[in-house]
Amino acid sequence: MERTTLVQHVRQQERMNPGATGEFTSLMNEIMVASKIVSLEVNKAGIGEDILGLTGKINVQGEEVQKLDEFADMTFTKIIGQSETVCAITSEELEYPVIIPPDRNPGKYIFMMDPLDGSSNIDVNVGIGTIFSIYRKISKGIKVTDEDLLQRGDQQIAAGYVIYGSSTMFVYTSGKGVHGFTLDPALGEFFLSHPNIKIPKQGSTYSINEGNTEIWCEEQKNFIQYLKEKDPATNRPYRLRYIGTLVSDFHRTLLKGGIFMYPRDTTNKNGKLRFAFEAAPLGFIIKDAGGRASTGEKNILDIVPTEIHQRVPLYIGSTHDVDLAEKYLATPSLHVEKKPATPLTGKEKPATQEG
Ligand code: P6P
Repeated sequence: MERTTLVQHVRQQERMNPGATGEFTSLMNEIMVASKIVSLEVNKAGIGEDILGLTGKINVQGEEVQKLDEFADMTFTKIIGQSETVCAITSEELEYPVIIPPDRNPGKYIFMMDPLDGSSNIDVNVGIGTIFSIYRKISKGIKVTDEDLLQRGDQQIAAGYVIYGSSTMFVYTSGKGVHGFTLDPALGEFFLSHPNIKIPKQGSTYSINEGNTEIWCEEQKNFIQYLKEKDPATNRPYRLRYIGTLVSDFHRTLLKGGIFMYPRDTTNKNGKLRFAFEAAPLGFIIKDAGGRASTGEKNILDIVPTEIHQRVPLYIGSTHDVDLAEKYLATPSLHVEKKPATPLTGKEKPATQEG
């Protein structure tokens, strides 16, 4: 059986672009090399390698930095930074962008990444991943400006993610379909395993942290209540699946359908997830797979960010399910919530035994 490698696939796709210079293929190759190095480290974690645990540092997001976070950020930044294909790199882990100086022969692309998403799951052997996004430098002159770093979501030219899970998978789109590759650890090569992924128009799974229920708006609560009700005619109740690693929850949603949600709430007024490093790249992928990504009010890909670490609410997955979420959020009391029984305090007297 013919096995297509990731680089062969990217080269074939790039050849479809008139005037392609091969620079995009080179960049994708460097991303692949960095992901193999991180995959090796993630899979060694815990075997005598002092790579687990915290560094004792706090990143720009106010989150504790794990050793693997730092390793992944350094690996991608170093390898992509010396690839001569990018002029700037922004990372969820770095407060400011890395600008490639003129003497290091900067390229025409801007590389954005969450180097290791889901790092709170590292120590419990749950899937974690890298998310990346590629834009073209659009400002005039050699200087990198905000015009380059704060582009609208649909100006991406490619996006992808790597999942370091039961197997290491590399999923990407350059606007010509979403394609998945699985790493053959014996050969150290990614081979095409999921060509042209398409998400079902409607799913039967919802993915959200229900521990936040009390800090959601009423409309959000009503929507979740609706999904839980029994009605076979509308494919309900939906099943709840929540891993707590965005890349893993997204990958399942992409393959099986359904909806992943990280709403705004009274704690995270703009949601928790980042536009540039999570919502925009996954929104670019889901659109090419036939799904949708929304803030609950507007398309993710229509957003022009005002700052690099901007957060947004995220509703992403099957078109039918994202459309329905938007309808609920726009229609207060569309579905009157059944008042829950008075919660038990545990101090109630035991009921007298009848008979
Ligand atoms: P919560 C992981 O820390 C992350 O950034 C995403 O990967 C994940 O979807 C989300 O946060 C989980 O957040 O509040 O449910 O723990």
